[in-house]
Amino acid sequence: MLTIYGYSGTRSIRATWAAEELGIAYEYQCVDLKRGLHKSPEYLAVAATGKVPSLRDDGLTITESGAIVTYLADQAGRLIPSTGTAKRGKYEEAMYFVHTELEQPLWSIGKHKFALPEDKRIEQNISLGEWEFQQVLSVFAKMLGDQTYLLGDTFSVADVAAGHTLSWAKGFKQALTHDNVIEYAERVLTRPALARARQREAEAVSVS
Ligand SMILES: N[C@@H](CCC(=O)N[C@@H](CS)C(=O)NCC(=O)O)C(=O)O
Repeated sequence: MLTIYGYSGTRSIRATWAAEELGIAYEYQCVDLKRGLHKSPEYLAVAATGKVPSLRDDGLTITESGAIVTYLADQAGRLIPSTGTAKRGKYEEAMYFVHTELEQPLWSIGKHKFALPEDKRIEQNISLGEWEFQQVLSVFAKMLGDQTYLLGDTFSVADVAAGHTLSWAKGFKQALTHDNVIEYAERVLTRPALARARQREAEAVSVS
């Protein structure tokens, strides 16, 4: 059985949410970031990045949340277009866009609000991130258009990545400003698989 390493309230929810959507059985290992266990020799031996999520499957380790959800969906043969198709090209485009464009200004806000050591935070970068996020959100709104999901009528794991990233916007008090994006975020963030993943991660913290 494969193992997902994660911590509640982090990007590891992308991996557990995808696994829940796909019906993949997984062990969940809580890596307590608050206690610094992501920098322990034991965890660094699993994931040299010292970050979550990571995935272990029969001797294979994958880090990077986007790569993990893609791997899981490919393994299951569901919720992802087949490789070599035009639709797969649009899937990859959506995933790269979410991870490199949509997430970046939000994470910049997060870093300069709370994640970086206090003496490294720059107040101005928060307002810059807020401005940049609205620019990139307009592009996302156009990509989505009047589609139900990012790739059209059917849910895919690209919606896991996008949905989770938009949940950060809510958490960081950044308005989603476009009706289609607001409705999309509501649609994907109320999926039962996400609730199950959240519960699994939260329970693992309470017993760790
Ligand atoms: N690009 C990576 C980012 C992973 C990442 O930064 N994870 C955070 C939690 S959301 C983490 O483990 N941070 C611990 C640290 O940076 O020390 C991904 O998408 O998986």
